[in-house]
Amino acid sequence: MSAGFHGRRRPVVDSARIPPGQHLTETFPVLSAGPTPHTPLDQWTFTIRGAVDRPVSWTWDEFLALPSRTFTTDIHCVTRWSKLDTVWTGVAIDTLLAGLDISASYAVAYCDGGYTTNVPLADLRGDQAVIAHSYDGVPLEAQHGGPARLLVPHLYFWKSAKWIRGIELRHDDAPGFWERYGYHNYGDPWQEQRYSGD
Ligand SMILES: Nc1nc2c(c(=O)[nH]1)N[C@H]1C(S)=C(S)[C@@H](COP(=O)(O)O)O[C@H]1N2
Ligand SMILES: [Mo]
Repeated sequence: MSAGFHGRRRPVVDSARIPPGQHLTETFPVLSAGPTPHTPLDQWTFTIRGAVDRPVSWTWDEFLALPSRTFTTDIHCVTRWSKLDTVWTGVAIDTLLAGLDISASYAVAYCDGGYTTNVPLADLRGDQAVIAHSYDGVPLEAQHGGPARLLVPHLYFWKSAKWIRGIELRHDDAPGFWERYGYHNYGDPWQEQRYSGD
């Protein structure tokens, strides 16, 4: 069958890639709980602190000099939009944790503006999460979390903390901003873990 048979060419959507209760969007909505911070890059640092033998920090230049990877993934927001084939470039959390002596099982991402979100450390390891600094091949826009955001695409998008400045490693779990307001503690879109109790 020719592509022209159906008229205008449309992207082929693989419904198996859309979690339950989600619909596709072609736009890129902005969801922020407060104003967009604008931290100058010469004042930006990224720090891993808490249950680690020693805290480690990178300046912006040091962070950008780390090996990064570009990859394509789908993102799923708890407000029910999903966006397929988004292209990100960033530094794997594995790269940031390499060489550290870590006794923690939990992580809390903290951000300029005060937003936090908690993720089991295991979900940030194994090439599952990056600190992204570019989207679609260009520096990440401030409204989408630039200069850098966490990206943990296998969980609902509220776990992908914008304007991230560091990760606190913890022995115990501690709910973040939305988790304290009743969002699910873990947030697996395939299990529809939207709210506490789901
Ligand atoms: N710092 C910070 N990160 C955040 C948020 C926020 O309000 N502040 N919102 C979260 C939510 S609920 C979603 S759905 C996504 C939205 O990212 P976007 O604005 O790039 O679409 O960012 C997440 N990360
Ligand atoms: Mo969200």
